[in-house]
Amino acid sequence: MKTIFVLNGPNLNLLGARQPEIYGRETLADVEANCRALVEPEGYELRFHQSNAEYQLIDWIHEARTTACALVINPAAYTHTSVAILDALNTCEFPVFEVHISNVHKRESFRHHSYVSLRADGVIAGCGIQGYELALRRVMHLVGAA
Ligand code: DHK
Repeated sequence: MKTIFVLNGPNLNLLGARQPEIYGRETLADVEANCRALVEPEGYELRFHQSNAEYQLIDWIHEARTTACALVINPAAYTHTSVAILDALNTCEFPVFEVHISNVHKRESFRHHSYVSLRADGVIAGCGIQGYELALRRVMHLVGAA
């Protein structure tokens, strides 16, 4: 069975409660349920995680490196700061997709730069939590049958 990792960075555990005018009212549990409903019937295993700690995200990327066929990541604020997450993603040979719930390009200028985009095969921003499903559809198209 092929495994897809979906990783979420800092503060996304507060999705639904945090600045709902920007991030919406659905929770991270809703995101996970939507992702599972999309990929599991197709035969993929989903590993869905969130952490506020940079090292934990890096450890999951290292785990994915040898066990997964693709990775979708919303690095949240680490998007704009983390060379370490970029370096970890650069060790992965499978498709990597970057998701942002909000349209980061419509927001503060410090959100316009992404270290992760230097590695990502595709970037989805501003599609709300549906962006995760869009990224997963692209992943399944690229990696083929589970
Ligand atoms: C989420 C965050 O927490 C921010 O730090 C990013 C991203 C944008 C999002 O839109 O999902 O700048």
